[in-house]
Amino acid sequence: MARPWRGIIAEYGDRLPHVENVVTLNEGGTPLVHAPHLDALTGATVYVKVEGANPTGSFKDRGMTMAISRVVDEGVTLVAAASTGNTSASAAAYAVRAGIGCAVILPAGKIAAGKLAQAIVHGATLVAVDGNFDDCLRIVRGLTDSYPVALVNSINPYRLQGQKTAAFEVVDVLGDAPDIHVLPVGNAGNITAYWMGYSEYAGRRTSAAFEDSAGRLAPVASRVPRMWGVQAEGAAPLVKGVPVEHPETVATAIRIGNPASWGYAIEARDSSGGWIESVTDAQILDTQAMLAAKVGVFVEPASAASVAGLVQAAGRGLVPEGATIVCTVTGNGLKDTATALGSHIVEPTVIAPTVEAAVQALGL
Ligand code: AN7
Repeated sequence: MARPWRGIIAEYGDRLPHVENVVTLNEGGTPLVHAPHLDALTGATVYVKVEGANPTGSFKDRGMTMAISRVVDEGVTLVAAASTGNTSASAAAYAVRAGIGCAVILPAGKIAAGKLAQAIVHGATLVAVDGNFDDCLRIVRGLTDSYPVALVNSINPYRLQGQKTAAFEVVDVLGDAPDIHVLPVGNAGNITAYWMGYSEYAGRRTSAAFEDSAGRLAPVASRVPRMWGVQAEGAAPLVKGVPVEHPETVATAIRIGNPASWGYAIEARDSSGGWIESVTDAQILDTQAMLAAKVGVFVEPASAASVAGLVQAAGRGLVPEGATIVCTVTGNGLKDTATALGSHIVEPTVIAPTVEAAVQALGL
């Protein structure tokens, strides 16, 4: 019999570190949507994992339920996060559920309006920094080193534990791992987490794994996918092989120049036989519009990067015919409507309140 989704800790607790006080918004269980339009563009069978359907509108909730539950177990009453917007939105909401305080350290002027609104309505204390995300993360590390404040960025290993459950869900729906998994890469926590999740479901272990997490349970998958990571051209340290001092991209969520999980991302790329490439802002915006107009899924710009990278790879002949491919679309388009609308005219024609006027306006 069907039952409601209970959140990732209840659903996958046997593959997660134990937490006593579960703080949840029933995150996870997100749609894996087949996208025939992307099949036609690539010659593969393509699904999008719609992480914007999580409670705060991004994949961050999977990691935040673990991290905040652990913070409560430890008796800490204040958390802090550096963020390009989604981590802070999620941390703020889960802190509310835990009844603890939340401080968010953000790059001034570079957070999408919807994400900023989330931190505000959930009651977080906002600190805007004259600097970029990398500066914010350095500040949060300094704060949490010296004060009784728990850090809930993805360098907190509990975050990645929660985020790995998205890979479990893909396998549970498809029956095995896909051939290829594509995702946008910023601070590189998510690619690390997916690689860990796919590996553990296939009975393998990665460097990011907790000590007791491999070999305890029978494998569910017979294989692991190739991991394809996509960065924005102006913020592509993993493609260039060196940190980017002044990252710039329209996809503010991935405007990150020195990813914290750098080494793990390279491990995911190399041990899966994958790659990490970049796409331009124009490709990101075109793909965001295409996903909305042809697939029916409205994602934020950073999320469109994964699909833009896939389409680019297809154009270069790198997509194997008939492969099963999953693209994670990480965040909801509603968080950043200003970028999505751009210069489009949003004022509809105003008509008299009659059926006849509507008929005329619609040209029926
Ligand atoms: C929509 O919120 O880093 O490579 O501070 O919001 O795991 O960092 C967000 C990252 C992709 C990149 N898509 O994931 C933050 C933050 C969206 C995001 C990423 C982010 P990672």
